[in-house]
Amino acid sequence: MPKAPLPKDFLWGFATASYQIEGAPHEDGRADSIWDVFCRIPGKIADASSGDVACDSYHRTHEDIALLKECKAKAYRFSLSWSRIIPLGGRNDPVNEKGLQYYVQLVDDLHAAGIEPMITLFHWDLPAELDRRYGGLLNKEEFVKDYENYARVVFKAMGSKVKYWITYNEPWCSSILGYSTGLFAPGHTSDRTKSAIGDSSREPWIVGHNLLIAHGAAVKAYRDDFKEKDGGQIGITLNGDWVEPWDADDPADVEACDRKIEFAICWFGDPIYLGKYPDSMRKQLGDRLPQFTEEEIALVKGSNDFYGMNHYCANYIKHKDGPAEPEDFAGNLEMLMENKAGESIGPETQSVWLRPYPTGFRKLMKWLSDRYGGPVIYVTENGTSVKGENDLPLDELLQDDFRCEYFRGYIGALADARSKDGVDVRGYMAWSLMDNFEWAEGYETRFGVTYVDYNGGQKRHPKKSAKAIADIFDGLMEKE
Ligand code: GBH
Repeated sequence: MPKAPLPKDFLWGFATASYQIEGAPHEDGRADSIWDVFCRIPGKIADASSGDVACDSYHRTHEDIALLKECKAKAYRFSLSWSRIIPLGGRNDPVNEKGLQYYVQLVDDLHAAGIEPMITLFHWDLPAELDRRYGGLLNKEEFVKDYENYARVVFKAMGSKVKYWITYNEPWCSSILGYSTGLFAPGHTSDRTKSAIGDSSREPWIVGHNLLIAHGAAVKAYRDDFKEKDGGQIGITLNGDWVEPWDADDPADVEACDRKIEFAICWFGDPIYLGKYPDSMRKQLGDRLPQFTEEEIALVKGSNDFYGMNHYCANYIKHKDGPAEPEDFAGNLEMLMENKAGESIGPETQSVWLRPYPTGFRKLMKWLSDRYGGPVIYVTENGTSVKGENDLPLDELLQDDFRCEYFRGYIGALADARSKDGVDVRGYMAWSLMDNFEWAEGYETRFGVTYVDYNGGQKRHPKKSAKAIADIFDGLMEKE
């Protein structure tokens, strides 16, 4: 029999995030995060909804764990709500034991069910008080100290029980969507049509810089005081999709492809693995991109035990002529769904930005592996919405063949990246365990392998894809 492409200890499971699933925004002492505040601003969320109830997971962790067992998951990636644990957020603010205990209990229950917890410390839901008090992510001195303090509180409470830590989910989103397009909390933009606050020619780069340093500070805290006795690993999760040139015969488009990945991923990846920002970014942004002090870069360089990879889709890239706009954040290029020949990169989904292209997953893993010297990779999110899914009757919706195909394609590409390209990928978390609050898109877009009936007491109904993933891995992994 040929060797199976994935080892028997390959860690696979499902991912979620606190604000997207928990609900219970005021229970047991939790205070607002910037997302609670943002959802109250008219026009920000497509269906005018919020995470106030969501999947009600705060009261239903036992149901979520039952789902994970039904799906045969080995691991569960979830995030912590900082404002449950330290409601006001700061290093001199009180810790909320009830909030902390909710997560300690969840970790214990997962272990009892034989499921490995993987914890994201920060999936965008900054305590609102820190934004009010000192400008949140824009304030390096305060934020770095408060984030490190929060991380230490968590490591102390459950470090002995958790082996996989993620400092941040997708700092690109916090920086660009939060401080440039204004699509995400706290909604800064310099787009004057949107009664703007903020300066998107500068703020996103400051926020990204501060997030990197705070990540470095939390990793140092973990390595100095916890790692040896607790034996876990810590890293950051970066989002990034694959790119193909709009015109493969135009060297400018080919070059723009690398530039796109540099602006999206290497902005964070290069300082962590190579100790500096990409040259293409420095060239375009000049002194609007902050400089690291020696002390800062010492904190950031080498600060990943593993690379957390969120990946969904691909685009075609066409370079733009002429100088970049001061507000440009992508590398002076266009992102397109069709190439010069009019071919589509992949089929449509419910998300305008998401067209599946599994080959791109394998290519990006190899690209990153080459650039960063073969790091250990855990895929921390991958999944899809399905066009029109929300409008289907339940019995049809549960037969989500499109999503099953997506997972077959992407997990197959991952197996090839490992077995044929030598990429050191060791885990995979599908997004998501269940339908949930899809940020600015509200509840209209579903990413779950489980249907959540928002009008029927948040009842969970597994879709076909919930079972498909176990079957796919079963076919790819070495047996005992
Ligand atoms: C993930 O981000 C998130 O981590 C997760 O919380 C979310 O539910 C999941 O995706 C599904 O969306 O409209 O042009 O501004 C994925 C990366 C980056 C994808 C920003 C959507 C918006 C592009 N996201 N992107 S645009």
